[in-house]
Amino acid sequence: MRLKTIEQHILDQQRRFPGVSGDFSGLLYDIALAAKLVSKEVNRAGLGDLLGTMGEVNVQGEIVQKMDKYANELFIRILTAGGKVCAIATEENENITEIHEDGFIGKYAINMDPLDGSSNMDVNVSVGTIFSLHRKRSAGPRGSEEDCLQAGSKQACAGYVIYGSSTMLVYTTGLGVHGFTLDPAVGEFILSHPNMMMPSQCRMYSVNEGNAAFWDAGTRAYVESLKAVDPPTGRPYAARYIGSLVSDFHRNLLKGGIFLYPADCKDPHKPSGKLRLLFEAAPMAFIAEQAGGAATTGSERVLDIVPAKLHQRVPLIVGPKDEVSRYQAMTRARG
Ligand code: P6P
Repeated sequence: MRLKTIEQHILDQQRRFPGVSGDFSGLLYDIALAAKLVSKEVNRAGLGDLLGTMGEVNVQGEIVQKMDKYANELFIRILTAGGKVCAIATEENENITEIHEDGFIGKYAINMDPLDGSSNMDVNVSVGTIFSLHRKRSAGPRGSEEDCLQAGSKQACAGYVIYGSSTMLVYTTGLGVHGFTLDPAVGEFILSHPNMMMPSQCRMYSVNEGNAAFWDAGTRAYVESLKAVDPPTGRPYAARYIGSLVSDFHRNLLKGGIFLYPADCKDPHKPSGKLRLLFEAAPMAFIAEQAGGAATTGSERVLDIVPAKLHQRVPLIVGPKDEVSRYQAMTRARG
């Protein structure tokens, strides 16, 4: 395979749309730059003062890790300086950051989880960044919540960075899913996984079974069916759950697996489960569908949901099409 950097790949894709301004490509460069800087800090967090918590609670009611704050502020700083976005919504901030400098109008809005699964960092488990880009659709020069609150099917781009044994950036613009591995020696993301497709055969399942008592009957029945001695699909499934969405999703994308964070009644404030539509479910759903998979809440396609609030939560079941359909059939049958 010819050595190709992410910048070269982005330019190749840009050439398929003559006359574009190049702003979109510039925005992807900015995201890749921020990812390199976050990767550097994640990989040495134990040496500096970036492990542990800030002693604060964010809008999600979650304890803010030091690296959450670092990544959140770094992405906002780089995206603001890049001048391609009009609005930034992150999981860490209650409201959007509206970007408006005299003389330019950012054409894109970005929704992101700057460091997903960050509580795993203290125990050296891989974490990630998740991002979702929408074209500005509000009138006038300023960005607004309206630009962020768009259905997942309208995404111009979705991607994630996984800070693991290596750092990878995986993204789609609707032209397939492509993975790039960071070569820290030269500071370049190199194309390592072109045209990623999710295996149709499901070999594993990822769910926090500690929540089983709080699931609906259909979800419980589905997960039990995966553990049957002779599962309906005749395939033994392996249970794999890291507790870091990007890591669980990435492994399932490569190896063939279904991920579930169902609705659960454990926390009355989070009846739809824990994951956020804008910052986690919608971008992962776009990537999954582009890789030949599917993503549902159980009752509807994730990409069809028109968000009402920035921090809206939804159940997320994402994986091979047949497996996701089997989940829907079992939960529908049990109401
Ligand atoms: P639980 C990390 O906090 C996260 O948002 C996702 O990355 C992950 O899939 C999920 O929460 C894990 O949640 O309740 O199983 O610990």
